[in-house]
Amino acid sequence: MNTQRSDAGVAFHPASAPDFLPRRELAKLQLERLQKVVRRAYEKVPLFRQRMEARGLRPDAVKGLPDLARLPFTVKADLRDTYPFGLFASSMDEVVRLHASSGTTGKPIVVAYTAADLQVWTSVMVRALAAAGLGKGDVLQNAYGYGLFTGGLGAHYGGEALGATVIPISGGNTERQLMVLQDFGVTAICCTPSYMIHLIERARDAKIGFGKLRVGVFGAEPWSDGMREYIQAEAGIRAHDIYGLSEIIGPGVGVECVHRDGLHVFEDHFYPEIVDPETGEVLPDGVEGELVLTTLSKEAMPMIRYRTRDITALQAEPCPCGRTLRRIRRIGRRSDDMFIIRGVNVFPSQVETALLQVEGTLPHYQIVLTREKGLDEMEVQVEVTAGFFSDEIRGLQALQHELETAVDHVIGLRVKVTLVAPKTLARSEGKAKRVVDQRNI
Ligand code: DLL
Repeated sequence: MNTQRSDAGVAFHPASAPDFLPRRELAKLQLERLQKVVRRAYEKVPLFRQRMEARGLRPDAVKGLPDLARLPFTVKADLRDTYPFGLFASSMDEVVRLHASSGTTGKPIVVAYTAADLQVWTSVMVRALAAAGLGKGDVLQNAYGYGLFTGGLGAHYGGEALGATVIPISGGNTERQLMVLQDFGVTAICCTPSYMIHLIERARDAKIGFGKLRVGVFGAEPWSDGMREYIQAEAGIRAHDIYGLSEIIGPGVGVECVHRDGLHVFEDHFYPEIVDPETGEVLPDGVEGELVLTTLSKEAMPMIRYRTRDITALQAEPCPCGRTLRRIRRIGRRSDDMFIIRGVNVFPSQVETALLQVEGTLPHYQIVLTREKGLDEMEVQVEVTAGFFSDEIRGLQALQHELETAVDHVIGLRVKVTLVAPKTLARSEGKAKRVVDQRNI
């Protein structure tokens, strides 16, 4: 029997000690680390130095944590403009790993790790998995993609260091995933939530269950509360949200503890701020805005005030789990995934919320954007569950109408909803592609 793990209570792992630091001690540690990382970036990264000098700032300007707000932002374009290694603060012989994130256009962005950076990454992943209730004795099927994507290796080393048995299966080959899940006594799974839904669907077709699986740690893309309920009910597991991004470290920036009311940010390594996406002004806790992160201990690629584009709010209220780390609200949208249809701002996550309110459809959908005579239009293609599809036409029309009304209520726009047959929309092994933009083709 594993005494370190408990489903109902708080799982404790020695590496989790910093999760429970008194806030005052945490702030002291954060300031020490911030001063060090700002100095390192100033001395080693020309772009950062130039931006500091342009503001008349030197590293000693950081006397307290509030001084962070005086420092310049870093944005994704900075990584592209200095591709591939321009923001590195370590020489190549100190860099022991590179990862890359493909992004939507052109060249990827490249991120680097020293041996010490990898240790930090592993430690935050241990803390993340422990917070999700995993421990020694768990058998972890790691279905995040291995390779340049950070999900696979990040969860891999975290799982091993936690003492769990890690199965490095990577993404894809769904039949084999289901076989391994049954035969190897898997108790925990890591993958994107959209891939989990695909696994559920295939397990149902094959008339098999999820064996000993009891917990899932899902992230790398937005997923709604409705999707969580669906996964939990269908697979009979507890589903946790995990957040991270390559530029900061990979998975393990934040995670939901057993209470699953916001994601604890590992603030001793990643300093979170929320800013107004338009003005860049820092917003108080509780107010929604863009998440900005500063790495407090990264050596190879320190990121000062990196604008994630992810929209959330910080929650400073104490959590019943006892962690003193502030939480971020689950991330439903990015400031750059919004599109405007007939003057209405639309986020894909809102469409998902609306669809999940209506029975008879699966959480498989695609938003198709088109342009006709200069006007943007959107169509939502939704898969219908097999039972519904064989029903008479009138039933389908009623379903279509119900979905159009649900979308209208949530986003305030009447759009065309098209029902498509089960298993016709493309499935993804990694991040789901929710929006198909045909406006410029
Ligand atoms: O997705 C790292 C990761 C791997 C996180 C595995 C969690 C699990 P990137 O490929 O660089 O890194 O993509 C980062 O994905 O800025 C968010 O927009 C989105 N994202 C990541 N996790 C979540 C989440 C990995 N839990 C970008 N909820 C981020 C919503 C998420 N969006």
